[in-house]
Amino acid sequence: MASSAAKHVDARNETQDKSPGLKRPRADDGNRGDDGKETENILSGFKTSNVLSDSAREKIIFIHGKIAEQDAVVVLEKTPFREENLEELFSGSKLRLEMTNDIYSTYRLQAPPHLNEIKTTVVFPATEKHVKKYQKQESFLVEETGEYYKSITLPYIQLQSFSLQWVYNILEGKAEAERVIYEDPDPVVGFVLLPDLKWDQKQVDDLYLIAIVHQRGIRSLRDLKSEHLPLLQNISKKGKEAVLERYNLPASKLRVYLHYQPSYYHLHIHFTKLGYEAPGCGVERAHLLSDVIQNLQCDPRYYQTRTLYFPVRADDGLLGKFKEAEKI
Ligand code: DD3
Repeated sequence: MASSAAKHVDARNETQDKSPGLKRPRADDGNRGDDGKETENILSGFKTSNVLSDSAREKIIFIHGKIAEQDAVVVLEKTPFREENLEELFSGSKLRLEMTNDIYSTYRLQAPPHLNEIKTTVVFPATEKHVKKYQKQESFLVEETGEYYKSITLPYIQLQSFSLQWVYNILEGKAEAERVIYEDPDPVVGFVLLPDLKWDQKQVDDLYLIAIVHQRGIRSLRDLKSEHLPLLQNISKKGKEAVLERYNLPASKLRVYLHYQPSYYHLHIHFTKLGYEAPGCGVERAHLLSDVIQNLQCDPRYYQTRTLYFPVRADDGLLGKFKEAEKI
């Protein structure tokens, strides 16, 4: 067990808060204990319409269906093994023999239910956009000059009605408050750092945090100017300090970056563990925060003038707009 102690995320470690902004879960925290709250099963009445996508390798499936006549998207994902559970897994499971040949044999191990949980994400009620987002699609690389951003992309995203309610809930402490790792409340350079929905926080190997800025109205990388340097530098410095303090991970183990295009148009920064191939960390979408800072130091209008490249899915309306303008 001792060897796995550092690997396992122990949110209730004994270290004292060094920074006033650092938040720790309390003992009465009902939202992120090892067991979590047992809740009414809203999925008992889930009727599957179709599988949107799946991956045998990633052991994940995205399902579209209905709950009480309304659209829902459910994501089921098998989670990584945890070293600290191995002993119980070996001693407390049933084994069924599949085949045996010489020194080789395969089995089906039937683990006790609490060691065989499935990470489940529910979007309900889901809009058509949610359903589309998870449908497997081919993508195409768009070459977006500063001019095309202004004439094609910006008008397109302004017409979309992406709800940012969940972001404002986090910033206002109305949701996920007990999950917050660190907050700098400053209205200009402040931000909230917390685990992304994609991370179950059971092991640091797939650490995934997001820093959401308090300032509203910064849509994406394209809106960043040198005036935002203090904000970006603050997130870089304090975000990394908070990750070191909470997870004992130094900055040299972190990939800190922005997405372009982002999946929601309120500025946020991704913190993922180096070595974990997080979705969207490839060169066609990720921009390292350190590069962004340096580019803005060299040229205050870098992100208004440079051509940026990003993948768009075949069914994305934005691809249609670039095609109409014969830019692709
Ligand atoms: C989202 C991008 C957005 C479906 C899904 C996720 N981290 C979130 C609500 C709360 C969150 C996130 C949109 C939505 Cl599965 C549609 O992500 C969130 N809370 N990424 C956290 N901590």
